[in-house]
Amino acid sequence: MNSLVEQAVTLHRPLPAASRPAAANRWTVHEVQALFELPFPDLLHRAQSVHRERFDPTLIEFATLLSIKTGGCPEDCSYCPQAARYDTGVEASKLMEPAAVLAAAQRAKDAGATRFCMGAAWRAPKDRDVEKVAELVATVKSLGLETCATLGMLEDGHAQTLRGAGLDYYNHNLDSAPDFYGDIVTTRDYQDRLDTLGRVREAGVKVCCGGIVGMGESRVQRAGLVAQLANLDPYPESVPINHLVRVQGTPLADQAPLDPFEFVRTIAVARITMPRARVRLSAGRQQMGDAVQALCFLAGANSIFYGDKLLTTGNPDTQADLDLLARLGLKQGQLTPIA
Ligand code: SAM
Ligand code: DTB
Ligand code: SF4
Repeated sequence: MNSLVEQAVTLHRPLPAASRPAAANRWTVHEVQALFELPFPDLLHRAQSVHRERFDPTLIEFATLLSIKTGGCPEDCSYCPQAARYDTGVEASKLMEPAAVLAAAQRAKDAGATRFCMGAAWRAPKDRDVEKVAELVATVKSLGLETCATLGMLEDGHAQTLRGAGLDYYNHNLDSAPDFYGDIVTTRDYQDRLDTLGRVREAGVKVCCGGIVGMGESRVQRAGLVAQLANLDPYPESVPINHLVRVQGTPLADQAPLDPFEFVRTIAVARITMPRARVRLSAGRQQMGDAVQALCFLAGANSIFYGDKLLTTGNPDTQADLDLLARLGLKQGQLTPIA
């Protein structure tokens, strides 16, 4: 066994404290890397054990996404079909009207979703955009759905306004490790993202924060992303792990595919380091196949995006997801972590 594996096998870390963790409870990149290096059965066993301590392992949360403002974004995120500078065929549209959003949220609820996430292709919303989205949040909330929004960088006061309207979660991803991030995005820096996450937390809105795997990063950089997420204080309540969807016209269109087991490992390591988080198997499921998705559930993923579309790209159709869950003896449900 190499030394990283030995370290991981013997690593019996205490559970992170509910309040501010002591510096000693922070994950080093080296420790997270050691988890990645474990033999696959040991890693999955460990992730599954942690998962069972906190959640019913047969329950999967369904969250439905809606792009409320599509395309035309000024940012240069290399993976993104909505960046105006890449020729991806995505047409820019204006912010949707409340009635249309309400109808989509009702359909999502009727189909079994418990959470509704509204995404906008903005660098950062203006004050009047936040007011309009607050109205949408209140409308969706009135249906009894959990609400989530992802609108880009927030300024002081924005998260409070959204919370006042009933926003439960704000999604803002770190995307990658700090030392790889600059290869992917140049129009906003890592600290901007951390600042927005701080504002969300301070306003009392739950944090949904994750990243993308398969953009050409190294394993150490995948460990670097997970360490960043796990060391947020407290770590996010919700952690979307996206597999890159390679979109024609984006700089990452021809990115070499990632070994699927490496994606499963990332899910497992997220589960081990963030035991109480909802770990969402997010973008990329359509390209993944049922067996890899089943391994992700075994590795501790307990949430998926449910609905035929993500924001602009495809997602498995709802019947395929219901069939997959039935074949695996899993059921859709609202998650409550065991204290
Ligand atoms: N514009 C806002 C922002 O960037 O914060 C919100 C919407 S943005 C599309 C939300 C997230 O979707 C990104 O942070 C990224 O993690 C994910 N995403 C975008 N394109 C993707 C792709 N091709 N594959 C996987 N994930 C992607
Ligand atoms: C997240 O982490 N993944 C979702 C959600 N948060 C907003 C978005 C995935 C987008 C995939 C590319 C697209 O459909 O445009
Ligand atoms: Fe714009 Fe968000 Fe896409 Fe970046 S990820 S280009 S900020 S929509």
